[in-house]
Amino acid sequence: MTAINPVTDLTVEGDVAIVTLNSPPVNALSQKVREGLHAAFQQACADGAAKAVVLICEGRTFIAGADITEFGGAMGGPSLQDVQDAIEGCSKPVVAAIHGTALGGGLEVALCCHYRVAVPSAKVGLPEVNIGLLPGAGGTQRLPRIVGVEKALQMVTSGEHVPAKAALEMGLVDELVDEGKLRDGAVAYAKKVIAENRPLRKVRDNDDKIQEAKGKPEIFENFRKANARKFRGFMAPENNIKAVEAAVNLPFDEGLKQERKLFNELMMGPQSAAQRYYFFAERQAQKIPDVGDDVATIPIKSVGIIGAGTMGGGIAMNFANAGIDVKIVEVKPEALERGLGVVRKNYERTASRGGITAQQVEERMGRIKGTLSMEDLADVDLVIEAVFERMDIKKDIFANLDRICKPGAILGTNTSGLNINEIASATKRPESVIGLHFFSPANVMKLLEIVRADHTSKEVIATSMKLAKQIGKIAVLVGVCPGFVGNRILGARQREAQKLVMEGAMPWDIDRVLYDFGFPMGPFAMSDLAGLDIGWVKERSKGESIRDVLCEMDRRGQKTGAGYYDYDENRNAKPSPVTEKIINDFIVKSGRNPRKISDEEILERCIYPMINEGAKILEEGKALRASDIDVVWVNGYGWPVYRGGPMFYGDQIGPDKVLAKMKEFEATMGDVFKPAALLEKMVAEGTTFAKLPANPRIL
Ligand code: 3H9
Repeated sequence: MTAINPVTDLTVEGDVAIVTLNSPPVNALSQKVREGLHAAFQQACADGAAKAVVLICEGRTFIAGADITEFGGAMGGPSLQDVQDAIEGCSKPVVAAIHGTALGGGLEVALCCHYRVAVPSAKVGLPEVNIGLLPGAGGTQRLPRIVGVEKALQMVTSGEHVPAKAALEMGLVDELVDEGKLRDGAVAYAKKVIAENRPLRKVRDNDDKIQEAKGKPEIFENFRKANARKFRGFMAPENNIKAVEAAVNLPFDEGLKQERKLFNELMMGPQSAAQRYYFFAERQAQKIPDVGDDVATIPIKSVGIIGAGTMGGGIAMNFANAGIDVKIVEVKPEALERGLGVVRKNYERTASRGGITAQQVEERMGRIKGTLSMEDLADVDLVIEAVFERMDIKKDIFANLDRICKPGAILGTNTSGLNINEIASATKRPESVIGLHFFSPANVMKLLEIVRADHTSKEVIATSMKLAKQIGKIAVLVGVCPGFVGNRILGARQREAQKLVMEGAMPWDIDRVLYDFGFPMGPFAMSDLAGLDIGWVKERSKGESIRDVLCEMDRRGQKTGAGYYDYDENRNAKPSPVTEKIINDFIVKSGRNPRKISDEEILERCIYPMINEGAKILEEGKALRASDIDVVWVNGYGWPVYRGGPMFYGDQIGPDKVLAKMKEFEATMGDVFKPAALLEKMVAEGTTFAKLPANPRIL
C-alpha cells in the first residue's frame, strides 16, 4: 500500500488498483482530497500491473460533496475538474464503490468513473440546490444523460437522496453488492469488467437520453410552471433548470461552460451565502458547550403523552414513526377515541398518497396505546405533557407524574411559553423536567425548541437532543422566558403588525410586504387560516379590538368565509371593504388620522424589532448563539432560508443601520423600540451577530 498523501492510499491487488480516501467526517472534496485523488489516479492509471481501478472511501460515507467550508475563499489546486479529467480520462476502467451518501461533487466524481457499484443502504443525489447552488462539476450535464431530462430536473431542483435500488433502476448505479462487502464486491466487479473486456464507458459520450428532449422547450416551461410555488423567491432552482437546458441544447463541453457560468452566478449571490451559513447553523445548534459528548444519555424505549388533542396526537406520531412505543392519556373516553381517530386518519391520508403502506399504518397505530389513567405511565422513560396552557393544571399534572413515574424518567412539557421552573417546582425532581416545545402540526414541523430550566440535568438535555434527531426533528436549546425564542420574537412582529394597522396600513399591505420578503404568508392571512376566534370568548368580548369586532360579526377567518379578508368558495382571499371600514372607524375613534405607510416602513417596523428581540434573547442567555435563533425561525416560522434567518439578515443590513432605525422609532414611537444593550455594544465594537462568541450556557 502506498500513502499518496495523508488522506489517500493506493494499493494494487493483482490486476486491480484500489484508491482509498479517508478524510473524516464525510470525505468532502477539500484541497487535500483533490490533491490525493489527482495524484493517486495518475499513478494508478500509469501502473503496469493494474488493469482497472476502484475508488472507495473509508468511514461513514463515500464523498459527500465539495468541501463547503472552502467556498467563498480562494481554492488551491488541483481543481475538481482536474481530478475528474484524471478519472474519466484514465486508460483503464474505473469503478466507484459507493456506501453512505454520494452527494454533490461526490456523485459528480462517481459519474466520471466508468462504472458504479453500491451497497443497498447507499444513497446518491445532487443536493446543491439546498445550499443555493447547482452541481458545478458536470452534474447537470451528466445526470440527464443517464436518467433523462425530466428525472434530472426533479433531482437537481429537489436535492433528493435517491436510494441505491432506485439508482440501479435508473442506471445511475450498475450493480448492487452485499452490504458490508463493498470492497470485495467492487473488486469482483472490476475483474468482471476486465474479463469481459468492457469498454471505457463515458457518460459524456452518451446523448441518447437527451435527444428525446431536443426541440421540446415545453418540457422546461411545464416544469417551471408546475413548481412555481415551491421555487418562489429562490434563485437556485432556475439556474439548475437552465443548466439542464444547456445539457440538451449544447455540445457537452459548451454545456459544461454554461453550467460553470450559472454556478458562479449563484456562488457570488446573496442567497447561496445565506443558505450555506444556514447549513452550518443547523449543525452548530446541535452542540451545547457545557453538555459534551461525555454526558451519558438515558435510553428511551417508551413515551407517555398527556393529552390526545391535536398537539398530543401529532407528538405521538413522531415516536410511533421512529419505532418507539407510546401511551396517550386522556381524561374522557370520547376525547381519547377522537384523538386516536385523528391520528389514524392522518396515517391513512399519508398511505393514500403513497407515503407509507397500509401495513405501516397498522404497525404505527399498534405502537400507540390509549389509556384513561395516568397511573399507566409508571414504567415509561419519557412523558410529554400536552394539555392546554394553564399553569394550575400543568402543576397538578406534574405533581402526579412525580408520584407515578419511575425514578430517572424525563418529565417534559410542551408548553409554548409558560414558566417551566414553576412547573418543575411542583415536583421533587426538577432535574428531570424539561421543555419539549413542538410546533403544529407536530408530526410535520421540523423544529423542536428544547427548553432548559434552572435545574434540568445535563443527562436530560443530552437525551432530549439525541432523541430529537432520532425522530427527525431539528432541535434548538433555549432558555425559560415568556414565549421562549420563537414566540417571543413572533410577539415583537405581531405587535408591530397590529400597530401598523392602527396607523393606516391595511392587513393585506402588511401581508403582501412579508410575503414578498419570502414568508409563506403574512400575519393576517395566517390569523384567518388559524381562526380569529382562537382564545376569543364571546361573552367577554367588549368590541375593543378589530379582532373583537370581526369575531362578533362572525368573520372568524377562512372557516366562516370571511375574516380580515373576504373569501370566495375556493378560499381565495380578497381585501375586504368591510374590514377596511372597521379599521378606519377604529383609527378615527382613537383620534388619529390614517396615514400612508410605505412598504419600506412596513418591512422595517415588522423585522427590525425581531432582530432587536433576538439581541435581547442573546444578552439574557436564553439562546446560545445568534445562529440558533435563525434555526428556530427558518424551521418553525417560515423565515425564507435564502435570507438566512433574522439575525443573519440583521448582519446583512448592518447592525449599525438596525440600531439607528430602532433609535429613530424609539424617539417617535416610544419605549418598545428601545434598542437591546447588546446591539448598542456590537455597534460600538464594530462586530456582527455572526462574530459573537457563543454563550457558555443557557441561563
Ligand atoms: C458541491 O458538491 C458543489 C459541487 O457540485 C461543485 C463544486 C465545484 N463540506 O450533517 P452531519 C460536515 S456542494 C464540509 O452532521 P450526517 C458537517 O458540517 C456540496 N463539511 O452528518 C458536520 O461537521 P461537524 C454538496 C461538511 O451523518 C459533519 O460533516 N453536498 C460537508 O447527519 C457531519 O455532518 C452536500 O450538500 C461538506 N460538504 O449527514 C452534502 N458535509 O461535525 C452536505 C458535511 O463539525 N452534507 N459536513 O458539525 C450532508 O447532507 C450531510 O452532512 C450528510 C451526512 C448526509 C453527508
